[in-house]
Amino acid sequence: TQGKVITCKAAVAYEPNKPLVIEDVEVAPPQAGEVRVQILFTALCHTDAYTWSGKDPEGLFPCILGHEAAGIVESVGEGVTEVKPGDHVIPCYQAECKECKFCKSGKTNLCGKIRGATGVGVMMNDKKSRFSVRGTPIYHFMGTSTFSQYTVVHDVSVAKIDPKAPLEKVCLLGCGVPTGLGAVWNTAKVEAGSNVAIFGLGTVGLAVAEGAKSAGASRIIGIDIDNRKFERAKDFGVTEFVNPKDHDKPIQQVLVDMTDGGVDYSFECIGNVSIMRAALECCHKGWGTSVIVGVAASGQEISTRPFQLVTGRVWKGTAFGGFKSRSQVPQLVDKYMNKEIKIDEYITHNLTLEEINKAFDLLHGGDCLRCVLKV
Ligand code: NAD
Ligand code: AHE
Ligand code: ZN
Repeated sequence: TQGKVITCKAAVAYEPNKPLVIEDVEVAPPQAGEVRVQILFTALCHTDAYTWSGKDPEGLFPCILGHEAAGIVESVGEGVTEVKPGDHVIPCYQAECKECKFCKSGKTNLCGKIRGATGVGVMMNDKKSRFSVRGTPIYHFMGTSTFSQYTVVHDVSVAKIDPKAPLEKVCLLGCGVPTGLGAVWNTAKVEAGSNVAIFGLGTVGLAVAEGAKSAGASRIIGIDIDNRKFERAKDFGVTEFVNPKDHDKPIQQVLVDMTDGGVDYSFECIGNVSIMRAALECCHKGWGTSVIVGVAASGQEISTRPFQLVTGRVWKGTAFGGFKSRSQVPQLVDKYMNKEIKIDEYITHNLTLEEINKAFDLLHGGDCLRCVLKV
């Protein structure tokens, strides 16, 4: 298949909110600096649903969504040295070129090399897509497009991993789990003994809980409007639960009262701007830090009284938990293999690519964390 167009199955999103269509998609060979990957397993993340909903300013249609996956390199383009056919890989929506201003700064995991192209659904080389259906180009998504049996990604966007790792599990290391763990370990740097509040107990929020527990946090307070989230959250380290619907006071006040003035760290894992405000305002005066993890819809803005910051609260955000993708995803795989981090516990459903519309329905239901699709 090397150097040839591959025809395979992929789920195409033609329009916002219209069911995805399983199509025979033509996938062009990788050009210089590109890698064609056979995707074996992909999970769905809330961000896929967000873009599909039409609320993502970068959302382009028709496209192939998906960014939490694992697979095997099928072929590589000219000049690609770090991976070869047969290597097991995780595509990474946050690239790491190790050469740009961002990568060399030592201050961020964001990479500037290809972000311009991935934001407009094309490949860097020729600003075109490698996907087409009956001659019509289909946009890439997040530089990954994993809802396809084959995808083409930039070489700076593939993490080579231990071939012994089960791909049907480690696919989750493409997004949600590292995001939550890293929000705690890299972005907030939670210390032992801290009080932590987590808004939203989906996969990302539960991974925050897991990270906070491993960092030695004393109180880990989970906040969700769905009571069904609570029982399971205990297994991830959540020590107390609050359902805002059970209180008349604003949720920030409830938390301030519970914690003698506020929490040391809070995390917004929903994507709701009014909750982002509550998450900042439930932080302790003088030092409390709030991390925005959730992705809010186009046009939404955050607000608070500047006095909240003047009096020492800190507002931060995180992308992929601050992890440098190509360097650190393989280390996370090793941590899973050594049983130092959970993955299996986040997988509540397993389906096939053909059943992807059912998987999106499940994602919106209360008992689904991650649904892994066999591709
Ligand atoms: P999810 O839908 O599984 O979890 C969201 C949780 O929030 C659910 O349990 C839901 O019941 C709860 N919730 C909804 N409204 C609420 C409210 N008003 N108050 C309290 N709880 C509420 O989603 P997920 O996959 O865990 O992703 C969470 C968010 O993180 C999404 O916005 C996603 O786009 C974003 N995300 C960001 C990054 C990043 O790098 N920054 C990475 C992955 C996901
Ligand atoms: N296109 C969106 C961007 C949304 C966003 O912030 N994405 C996160 C990852 S979410 C993964 O589930 C991110 O890492 N952002 C940094 C980046 O470089 O995109 C919008 O709203 O414009
Ligand atoms: Zn995601």
